[in-house]
Amino acid sequence: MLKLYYGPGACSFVPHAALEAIRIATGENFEAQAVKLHKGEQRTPEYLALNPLGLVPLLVVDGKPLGQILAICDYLDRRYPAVGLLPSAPWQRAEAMSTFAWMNNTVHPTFTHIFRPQNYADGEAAHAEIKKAAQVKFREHLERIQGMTEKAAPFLLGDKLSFIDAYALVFLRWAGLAEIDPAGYPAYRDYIARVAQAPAIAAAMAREGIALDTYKKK
Ligand SMILES: N[C@@H](CCC(=O)N[C@@H](CS)C(=O)NCC(=O)O)C(=O)O
Repeated sequence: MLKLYYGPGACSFVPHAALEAIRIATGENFEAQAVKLHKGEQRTPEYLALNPLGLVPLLVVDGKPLGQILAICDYLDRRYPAVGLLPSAPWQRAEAMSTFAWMNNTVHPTFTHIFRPQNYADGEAAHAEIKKAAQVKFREHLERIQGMTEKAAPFLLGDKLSFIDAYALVFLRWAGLAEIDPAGYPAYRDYIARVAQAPAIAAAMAREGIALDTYKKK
């Protein structure tokens, strides 16, 4: 049995949408357990016993916990290769992993610097500086992803939904939370509107209770 611990709207959306894609393609069911990050549920003794890092996502497979998006998604893809969440040809797979790794190790932590500058320094002035610098970087990352969407047909890797489409959706939602207007990235926004219609994405968004538009004009 597969069980995913996820935070609504968090990066755990990536394996969440993948599990929905697997369910749709193969009938393999999974259990989804919400962890309310804003309430600190990731730091309860029960959750830390499962994942000492206190992070989502966490996939529990027959009672065994597995953390880290790249590891979880690689496992799901290898277990259900017919779903096509990553290409099977070695080079195409490596290229997709290169983008996926960049999203996970660069774009994602850049957002964390905007959203939680207190993780990196003390004092309001330092927080404001970190946030400002990270917003500049995050905009550069959004531009790079927008460039990738120009070839999306309809998804980044062609006709199959992949992990990186789900991550791209997460980042555009996060842009709004980072006070960056997604209207500044029209091609990216159009592509995400298409991604959001994929049944697996729509199902995961419905369970998480999240919408695409997170930007509030000041
Ligand atoms: N490198 C980790 C990053 C996971 C991560 O940053 N998760 C965030 C949500 S997007 C989290 O659980 N934050 C809770 C906290 O920091 O207390 C992965 O790939 O799984």
